[in-house]
Amino acid sequence: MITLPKLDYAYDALEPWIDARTMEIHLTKHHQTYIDKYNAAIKGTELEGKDVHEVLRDLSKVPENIRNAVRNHGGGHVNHLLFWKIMGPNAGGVPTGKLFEAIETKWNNFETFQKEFSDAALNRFGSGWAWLVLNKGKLEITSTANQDSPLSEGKIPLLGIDVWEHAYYLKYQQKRAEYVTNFWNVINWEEVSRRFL
Ligand code: MN3
Repeated sequence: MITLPKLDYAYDALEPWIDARTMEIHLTKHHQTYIDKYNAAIKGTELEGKDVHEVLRDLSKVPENIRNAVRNHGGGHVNHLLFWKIMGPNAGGVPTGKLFEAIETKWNNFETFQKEFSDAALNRFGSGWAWLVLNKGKLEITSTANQDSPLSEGKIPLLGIDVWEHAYYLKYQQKRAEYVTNFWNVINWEEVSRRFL
């Protein structure tokens, strides 16, 4: 069984970059639906007592008849758990310490990293996510379709942007690029660093 988390901040805390109504619907309708459908899918199976992150790390162990539901709705749950945490009020800017050093080592400078991550978000066709992940201990930018989790590819997600239209349509309509640009203002780098360390 999985349950809906509480946000660490108010629905309007990410204004003007992400509006309160979008946050409320995103959490209480979209995220809640992933939870309800995941719980329904695993009901009465051996997965009931298992941590959803563990389950997603090896989808081949999930019974075939519920594998798609687990992948989509379990993925939807863990992706959003991360998403709510890596955003916050009075955020944005650049990370500090070891994460900043690692980004500069890999991409030469923060701006190049920023551009590559934004491009991954813009170029994800249809619904999905762009990610900064650890792949065998190394930083990497990647993207996934639908609600696929990097965990299922053996990667550890550190930062992710939801580019499903439900994440931005009310405020930005079709302007995904504007949403992606403004997303940099709400990134809680302290939390991303914590995951990195
Ligand atoms: Mn979403």
